[in-house]
Amino acid sequence: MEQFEVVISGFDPYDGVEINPSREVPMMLQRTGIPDTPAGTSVRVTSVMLPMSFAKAWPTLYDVINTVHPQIIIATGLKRRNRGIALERCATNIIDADKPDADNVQPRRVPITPSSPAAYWTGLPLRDILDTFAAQNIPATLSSDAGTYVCNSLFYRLLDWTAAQSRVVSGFLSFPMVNEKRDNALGIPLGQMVQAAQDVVCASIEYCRRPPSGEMHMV
Ligand code: PCA
Repeated sequence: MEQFEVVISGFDPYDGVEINPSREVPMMLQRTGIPDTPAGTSVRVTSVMLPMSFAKAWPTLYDVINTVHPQIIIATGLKRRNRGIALERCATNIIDADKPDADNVQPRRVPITPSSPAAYWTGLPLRDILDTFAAQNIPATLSSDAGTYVCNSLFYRLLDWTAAQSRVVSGFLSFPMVNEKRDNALGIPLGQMVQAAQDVVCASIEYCRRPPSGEMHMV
């Protein structure tokens, strides 16, 4: 049995959002685990809630990574104006905050890490994940832009760290608002987001177990 450690992060309450899927989904995954893991694997999920802070979000996640030593790290956030789940393709090396963070800091047009590359591709197998979502009717899109606020900043620092690791896969999911009514309003039911996160974990495990193809990982 191959054991996988997964860390999934969300954000502390913010912006007056009552039910924040980026809090609920990671906590549910830690509680319930992953029902249908690929054959021959077992998975332990650790969830962590991060402060909505440019300075503290990544160090908080890094502390947990350093304790758990996961092979798979999935960071999540909330994009209130999205219809479905956004699979974030890349993180860019910029902060341009249109409002203050939890520490009341609002950097404008500054690099996240001046000496690092302009951008990183996600490490998650987004095409495989999209195929699984399509088969389950989970509304989702590929997104090339996680914004220029705390989500993108965390995503960038996660990928900047991952770039120096040899056996870690990491990426970022943006959830929409919770909408249980399946009407035309934005958002999708919470259960569907939990299912989506479980799918992302399973697709990532399969991706980690596949022998390297030598092909460039294009998302
Ligand atoms: N969304 C914000 C930060 C935390 C979150 O869930 C963003 O889009 O950057």
